[in-house]
Amino acid sequence: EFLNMIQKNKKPMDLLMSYYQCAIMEIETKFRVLNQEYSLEYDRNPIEGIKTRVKSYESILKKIRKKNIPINLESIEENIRDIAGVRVICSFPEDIYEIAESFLRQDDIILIEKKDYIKEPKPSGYRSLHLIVQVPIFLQKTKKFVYVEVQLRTIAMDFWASLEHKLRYKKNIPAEQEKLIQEELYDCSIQSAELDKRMQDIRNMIIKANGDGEE
Ligand code: 0O2
Repeated sequence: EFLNMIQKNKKPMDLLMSYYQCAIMEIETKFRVLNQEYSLEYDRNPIEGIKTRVKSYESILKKIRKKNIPINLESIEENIRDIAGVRVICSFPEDIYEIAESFLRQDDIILIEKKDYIKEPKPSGYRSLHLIVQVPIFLQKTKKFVYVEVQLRTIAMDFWASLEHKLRYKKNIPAEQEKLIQEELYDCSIQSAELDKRMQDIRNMIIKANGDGEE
């Protein structure tokens, strides 16, 4: 039914997907600009890297099924808010909140939802700050607000999430080992959170020693 809908609405669907791509470009540029400003002003780069993706049709279909979303363009657009995804990898945990704050202060960004899986990690051990925002993209005649999911994480959070995803997704994990594997992964997430904290503490010590607010 979903494939049918895509085929019948090929042009509007392609157009919608291109809007998501444009929204990703807008958001990515905003983070690049922030990083550049930090670089010039404080001589440091709080953003280690940015990864972007438009959700595949396969993943969209999975979510339609999971959330029981009616299969039409409007409802997909309104109900699946992570079709456009931007992942911002920061150096230190405190950078995440600083960068997120600067981003959300921008007056064309509308915050729809904030999920702080750093303060409250998921049961799996997953940590990241998720922001669902709307960003305007300027078309020939109109301005269109597009949903984007921004995930902010440290290198350590990204390391854990990437490997956990690789290990767990689409793999048949034997039932008798599932609990042990879950516990191991959770333990690794605790260790990576401790590393984050230690690196942040070291950074704060250096800032303090330098006494001028920045290392
Ligand atoms: P993909 O391939 O990245 O698109 P939602 O269904 O989004 O309304 P939910 O499930 O509460 O509700 O969303 P959540 O958990 O806020 O965000 C989902 C995304 O966060 C996932 O995307 C992953 O990118 C990431 N994520 C959440 N939990 C975990 C986890 O335990 N491990 C890892 N590695 N990543 C996680 P999708 O949609 O699953 O996939």
